[in-house]
Amino acid sequence: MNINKNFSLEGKIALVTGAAYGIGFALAKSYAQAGATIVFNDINQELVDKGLKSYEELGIKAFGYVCDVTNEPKVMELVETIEKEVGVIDILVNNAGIIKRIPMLEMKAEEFRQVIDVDLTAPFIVAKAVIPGMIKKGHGKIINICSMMSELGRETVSAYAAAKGGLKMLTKNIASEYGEYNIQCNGLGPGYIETPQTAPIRTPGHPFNEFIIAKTPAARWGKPEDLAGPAVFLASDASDFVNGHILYVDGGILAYIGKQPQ
Ligand code: NAP
Ligand code: GCO
Repeated sequence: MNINKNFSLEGKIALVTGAAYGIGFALAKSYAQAGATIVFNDINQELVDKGLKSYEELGIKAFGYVCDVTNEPKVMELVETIEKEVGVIDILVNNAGIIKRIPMLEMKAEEFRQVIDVDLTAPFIVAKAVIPGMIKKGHGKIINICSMMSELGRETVSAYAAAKGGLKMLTKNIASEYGEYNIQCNGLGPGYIETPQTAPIRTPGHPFNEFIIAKTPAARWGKPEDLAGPAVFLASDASDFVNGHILYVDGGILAYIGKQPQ
């Protein structure tokens, strides 16, 4: 049998949250190229329309819905609507996320809660909404978008690191609790990627920009497209015995102490 078939997503329905642009868009594009039907949500109609246009320009017929992933009743309604209008979800990517870069002593508890709500509670809410359909179908793939901050801390990102560290453990717990239903739950941990989220710390000459290039053996920022192959692998039959794993796609940052001073 041709091994490539194991990496096909033909006939699969993939929900990628927050995928009007950025990493989510790149992952959804790769899933469409592997044969999946793409469903995505974003927080407002304008973003959904922008996303639909971008998918259409690539020849991808996507289904887009407005939904705030932190709103549990709305998420339940979204999943019911998708199941009626598109079909039962085979692949869920919990991608939607925010970051607030504020020194901890200056961060309000409400700001901390907002980041936890989107980056950790929402993946719980959305996974909870889609798992029953996956159990009925007899299979499912859940991919949580983790981060370098699932493993490391740095100044000003206390809420984000707490959320992404929690998301790593939520991933392992979903894998443990639902593996017997042929549902695999894994994390994808991007390194530092060129998206709107990192634009403020990536401008040429910005100290953080130079810092990341020196911390990355690949000596460059990642592109959303660098995540496509690993994401398709985690969504495909090829990873049916991979469960509770965080696959870091970081150009080697986590392996490297950083470029030695010249
Ligand atoms: P991004 O450019 O900021 O895109 C995030 C997307 O999520 C946006 O479309 C955003 O919509 C949406 N979103 C935010 N809150 C939402 C909510 N409550 N409900 C629905 N959608 C919501 O971020 P990105 O860089 O593509 O990152 C995507 C994911 O990868 C995030 O989980 C991020 O933490 C993670 N990540 C990013 C990097 C990186 O270097 N970029 C590295 C590791 C992990 P709005 O525009 O309306 O906010
Ligand atoms: C930051 C960056 C990172 C990236 C990503 C790294 O301010 O440190 O935004 O957090 O978004 O999570 O993997």
